[in-house]
This record gives sequence, structure tokens and C-alpha cells, in this order.
Amino acid sequence: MTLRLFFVLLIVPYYRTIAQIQRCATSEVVRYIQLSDPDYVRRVDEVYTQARALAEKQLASRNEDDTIFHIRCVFHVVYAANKPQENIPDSVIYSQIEVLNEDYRRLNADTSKTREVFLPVAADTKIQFELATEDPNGQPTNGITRQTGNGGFFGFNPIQDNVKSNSTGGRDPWPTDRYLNIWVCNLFAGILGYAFPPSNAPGWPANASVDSARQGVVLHYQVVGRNNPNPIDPAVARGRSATHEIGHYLGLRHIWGDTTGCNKFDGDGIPDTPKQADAHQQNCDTTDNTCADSPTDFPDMLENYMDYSDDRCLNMFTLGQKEIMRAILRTSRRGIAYTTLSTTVKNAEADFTRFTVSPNPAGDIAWVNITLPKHENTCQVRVTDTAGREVASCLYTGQPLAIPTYSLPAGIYHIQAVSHTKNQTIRMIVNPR
Ligand SMILES: [Ca+2]
Ligand SMILES: [Ca+2]
Ligand SMILES: [Zn+2]
Repeated sequence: MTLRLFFVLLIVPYYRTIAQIQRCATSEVVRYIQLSDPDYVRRVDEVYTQARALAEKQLASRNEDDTIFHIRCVFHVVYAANKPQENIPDSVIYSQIEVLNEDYRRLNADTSKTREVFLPVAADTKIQFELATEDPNGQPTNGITRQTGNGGFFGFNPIQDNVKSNSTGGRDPWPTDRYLNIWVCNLFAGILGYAFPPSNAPGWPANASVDSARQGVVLHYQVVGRNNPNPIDPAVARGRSATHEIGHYLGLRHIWGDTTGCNKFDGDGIPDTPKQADAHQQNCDTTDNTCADSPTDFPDMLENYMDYSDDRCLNMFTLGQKEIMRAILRTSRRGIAYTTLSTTVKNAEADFTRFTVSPNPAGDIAWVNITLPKHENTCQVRVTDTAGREVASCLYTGQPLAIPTYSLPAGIYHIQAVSHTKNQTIRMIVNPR
């Protein structure tokens, strides 16, 4: 099948360097693992196939999915003791989170540069990022760890993946099924970053993936944030290496499909990204049109985050890419994000005529009653704890809805009801028993 072919073809080195900068080494590390673990490719293929099926279903349903995914991130800054500049300040990491939230929510200032022909497929992915507030032991944290490490004379090496373990001079991850681990270090040979695509197929036992301890993103310390005190090059100084690598981590492939030429299958496997013969290397030439598409021929989408273009030309993900990433967040990366419902509603009158939870404080069961707006038959009801974790989610269909509260720990919960025109949240208290 075509996805397997993709990886076989990957054995041909495809990349060039931009002024001695190698934008991303993800394909190289995947290819390398394939040599020692042939089943890795099958697992990645399987996950991608499932994600594509889910994504196609969502695109076809035409129902806007209002779920927002909030990804918990931890940054591990691993620096050489004699190179304090590698120990980037917190402010640079905050800037990186800001860039990610702009790019993934399509709030970036340069959306205005997206060419008109691509506006119909430009996407707000409704994926957000935040620094973890709780460490794996339940203790408060700022979501940043720092430690001295030793990547050797040339820096850490993507093929050895040595930044991800204390035993190899790096730092062990936090549980990769609960956090997006982002290692920041000096990377070998001017490589800006790399990431592993998801390989934990849905429904498998936890940790079934042989490389769960390696899941995450690695970034060169000089490409983090857009206020980096030592940017490696102005071409990549807007924090978009992280946008690109997290795209891989959430299942996306390079837009040109990692092999050169037009006579290949559908490249990245996503219909709304045009065919493209090769990566754009620091090139913002909007006249480029390297492959004929049918029925409509589009120019190359060099503003796509999954190309190798200059940070200054990148400004969009597509709807197809969005749905792949969201499908991955519902399956193999399910544990790393919590969800909320979008607070944007189409009607200014957001509250329901009636929305009650009783008793409150709750007994063993709390009853939800809602008066649905005219012409609406259902609304979604979600219960989340104060950390934003969803504890229940159901559809209200006009009948009183029972929320079993006897199994919930004591505390405050948010009950949010969302219909097409209304969006309201009520606080519910569960007392200690
Ligand atoms: Ca495509
Ligand atoms: Ca074209
Ligand atoms: Zn890449």
C-alpha cells in the first residue's frame, strides 16, 4: 500500500541544507529506526491510516467540532555546563508557547499573507498549548526542567537520540502518554529539530510501543521562541521549528511527501495540500508551481508549516492537516491533552433560558435540566474538574440528565452546556463524604 511505499522511498536521502541549516531530521530518524525495527513502520502506517479515516469522516460530516484540545507541555532544557547560553531563559519558552498558540489557532499576525487561493482550506486547528502545572508526582511545576548534560563535542545526536535519557547525558522524559515532552539542547550539525510520529496504535495496552520513552520533540536551543537571544539564523527566528516538529508529533508528514518529483502517490496523504516536487528551502517564491494538480492546478503551498520554507513565509495549516492532528489526539496521543468546548458562540445571547444542576452541592447524583432553544433538539453537556480534565460528557436530549457524582472526588466541577446558539457553564460542588 502507498504508505509503506512512502517509507521505502524514504531510504533515499532527500534533503538539502539551507545555508548549513537542516530544517528537520524527522524523516532521518524514522528511517533509522526502520533499519532496526521493521515493525515500527507498520505501526506508524496503521496509526496514520486510522487517523486519515477519522479525519475524512469528520470532514465529511460538515459539523463543526467545537472541542478545543489543550496540550500539556514540559520543556527540558539540557545544557552544557560551560555553555550558559544553551540554558535559555523562561521568557524564551513563554514566547514559544505564544507562537504555538498563534500558529495552531490561526491567530498569527501573518495570516494576511496566506494567498487567497488557499484561504478556503486554511485552518484554526483548535489545538492549544500550555506549560504543565502539575508534575508526574502531582506537585506544582512551571513546566520547565533544567539540567546540565553532555551531548559530546558536536552536541546531541538525533540518530542516537541521546538527549532523552539521563544515562546518555540527557534527561529522562516525563510520562510520554501524559505530557508533550520538548527537549531543548544543542543539536548536532545545525539540525533544528526532530520528532517521532505517533506509533502507539489506538486500543493497544499502555506502553506497548517500544519507543514510548522517546516520544516527543527535540529543538535546537537557538530556534526556540521569537525572542531568542542567539537565533541561529534570521530565516528561522520566529519559533516555527516547534510548530513544524509538533506537526510531525501529531502525525503530519512533510507537504511534498519526502520524495522528489511529481509522479508519486499523493505525497503527504492529505488531499487539500497541493502536490509539490520537493521542499522549498528558505524560498518564498509564490510563483513556484512544481506539479500539476487536478482538477484545479494550485501553486505550491510554500506557506504551509510542513514545508521547509523560511519562518517568514510560513503561516498556515490546512483543514486536512487539522483533522489528522485532532484524530491523533483522540487516539494514540489521547492522554496528553484535556479538552474544553469552544467559548465562541454564534449568538450573543449565550445563556439558556433555564439551565439548572440540582442538588448543588451534589448528592450521589446531580440532575441537569435545560430548556433548549427553539428549533434545537440537543445540546452537549460536559463536566470538567478545576484542572480542566473532562470527567463526563453526554448529550442532553430534553429529558433530565443524571450525572453520577458518587464516584467523583470532592471538589468544584464545571458543568458546561453548549448548543448551536448557547454556551453556559455552572459550577457544581461535590462535598467530601
Ligand atoms: Ca497533498
Ligand atoms: Ca500545482
Ligand atoms: Zn520535518
